[in-house]
Amino acid sequence: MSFTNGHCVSKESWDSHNKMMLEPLAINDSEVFSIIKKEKHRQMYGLELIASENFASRAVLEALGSCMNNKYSEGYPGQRYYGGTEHVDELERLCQKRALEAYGLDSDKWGVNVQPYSGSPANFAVYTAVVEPHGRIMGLDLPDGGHLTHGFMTEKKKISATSIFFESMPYKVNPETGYIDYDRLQENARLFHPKLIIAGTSCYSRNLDYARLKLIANENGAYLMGDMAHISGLVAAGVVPSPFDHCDIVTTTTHKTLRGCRAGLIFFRRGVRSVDAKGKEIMYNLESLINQAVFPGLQGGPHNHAIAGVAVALKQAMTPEFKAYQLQVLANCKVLSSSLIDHGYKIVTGGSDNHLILLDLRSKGTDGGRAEKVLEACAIACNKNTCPGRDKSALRPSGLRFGSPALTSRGLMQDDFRKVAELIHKAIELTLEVQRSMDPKATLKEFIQTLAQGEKFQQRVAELRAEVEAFAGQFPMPGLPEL
Ligand code: DSN
Repeated sequence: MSFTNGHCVSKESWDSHNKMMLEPLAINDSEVFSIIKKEKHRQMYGLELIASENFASRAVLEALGSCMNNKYSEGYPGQRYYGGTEHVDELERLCQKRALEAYGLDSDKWGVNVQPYSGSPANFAVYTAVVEPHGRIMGLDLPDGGHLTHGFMTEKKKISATSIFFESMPYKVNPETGYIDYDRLQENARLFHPKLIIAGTSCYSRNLDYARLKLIANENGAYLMGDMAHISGLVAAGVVPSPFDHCDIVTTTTHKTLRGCRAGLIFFRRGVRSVDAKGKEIMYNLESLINQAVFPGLQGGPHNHAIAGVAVALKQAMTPEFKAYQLQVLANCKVLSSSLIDHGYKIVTGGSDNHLILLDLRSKGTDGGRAEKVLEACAIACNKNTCPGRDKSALRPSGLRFGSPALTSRGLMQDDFRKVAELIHKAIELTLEVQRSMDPKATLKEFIQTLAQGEKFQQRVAELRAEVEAFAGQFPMPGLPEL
């Protein structure tokens, strides 16, 4: 290439452009690099207890950061709208094969779409595929542990698009026990006649009764969709009941207990759906409906770099090491639960069958918002959450949700989780102390100001934070060495 008069750029600026394209992040963009470094430090020296988070492995992150990011490939393997797709076709087919294998599924009976960008678009794609506009759906109510995309709305307002474009009638947990009230769901479904029932949760510490949910769906000629986002790693390891035994469709994110990068999957049944009174077989027709809903219905080109990361995570999910990890997730969660009970706390439903617990702070005289702020100041990350039954608003929830998957990925075991419970307890004690120093009617904003300004409290936060950081810093953090 020659640089003569008439070229639009000088040789110098073109050389400089080419150099820029090859620079490592640390040199090319020190501002972003330094933010990432700070986040890495936060993850390394903090205690990550958000139940939906995890640490992706180095191999997953390498695949995610690869040249697969560069490729457009609207369509499906073998039927793309762009050229140069032979390798992304191979990758997508491999990811599909691994997804079915990881859940022990027969490809004559199940298919999978690996293109959803994440769990929310995956759920919306399913509703678009099998429920007509303003058709009826029933999911667990958000304040009772369901997810936004399961049709969430308040008394005053339809919040989620899944309640705006579809008619939603949520089902509830029993406010006394915290367990799903299947009897009431059954009664309401008989009146509402949903087209789709969602068997999935975002904050529910017990196994779902998929058989009962399928019975209720069948009574109404409805599809049963499992949203296993939170538990998909536990399901792959075979340590909790599987939604595949009873559901027609199963969606999931791939970055929670499954420990991949951020993406979504939709599994759908193939073959015979039912046999009518005359003995005629009624076949499933989910495959084309769901594939068309994902693309071209809702999405454009698949994120091939994410599909690469998911494929790697699915391979890991079939190993004995992954099963050991998931058993440890369960064991650690049980220890966290029992240790907090020993410290005098109430856990919704009294314990956990899975990777999370919901701490009910009402009897302690505080709430999730205040406690979350103190925990965060002490480098313990968790989230405030509504407790079923009494919390009227998600804006002033009385609980805290804790999960064991992320810290278990860093190698913590039962004794370590006893220590984690002790650190949580210390932070909640501090929350109560701050509150006692204030007007009982003080707002959360005033609480945060008192915590930040009071010298005595700042000293206590600094001491506890140092204890948390010294403890957390002992455990390795999976991922890319530099970033
Ligand atoms: N944000 C996730 C969770 O925490 O459960 C769900 O999307």
